Amino acid sequence: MRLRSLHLCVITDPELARGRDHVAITEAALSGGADMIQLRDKTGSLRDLLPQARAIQALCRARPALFIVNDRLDLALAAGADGVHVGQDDLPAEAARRLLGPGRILGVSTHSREQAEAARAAGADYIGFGPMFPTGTKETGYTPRGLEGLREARAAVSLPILAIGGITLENVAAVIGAGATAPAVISAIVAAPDIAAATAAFRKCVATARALAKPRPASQGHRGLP
Ligand code: TZP
Ligand code: MG
Repeated sequence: MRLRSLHLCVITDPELARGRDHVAITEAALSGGADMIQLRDKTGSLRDLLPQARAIQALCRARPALFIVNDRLDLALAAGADGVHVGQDDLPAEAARRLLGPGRILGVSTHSREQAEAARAAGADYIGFGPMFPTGTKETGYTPRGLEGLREARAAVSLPILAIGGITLENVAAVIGAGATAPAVISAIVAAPDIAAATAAFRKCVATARALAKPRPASQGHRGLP
């Protein structure tokens, strides 16, 4: 599956998930139409996470959807994931790219135009960009970048951009309109009572916003008119 056609990345975070684990979140998100799953776990041991990562990998392959592991390149490789996502304090993107090889996906979290350009130069296949809006899910240390920050990053790099941070059904269309390829969502989906339904609602909003954002071909007789 091509990154440019992505609609929705659901990030599994069991702390917000009302007792549902990574695999249960993944099953529900895939059934709702997520086309990327990112396993994010800041506390679990690799011993516990590896079987879960392998199960998620199998679920994603069957769909198909992409499976990305946050932070931990060793876990990504051991589970046969499609790729890894690193932040500005993780393994540097150049090192991650070298260890991953060319065949797996490298995502890099960025918070500015400069970081977006550096991630591209280091070999990222896509960038995360945010936090878009205020969020209680992660203390990022950055003020929300907003739609204007996203437009700047979009103008600077042609890589697929996954916008993140405080994205909801109310603001996701504006995020796509400002140049994001897709949203990456935690709380608005993972904390919802029905993860599959929340995912499906996001997917529908993204598809509609995409269709509106796509430049329409000039029709005969109206060429040149605004
Ligand atoms: N990186 C930047 S903001 C964020 C991460 C992991 C949290 C996103 O979570 P939510 O609940 O979708 O705002
Ligand atoms: Mg990280």
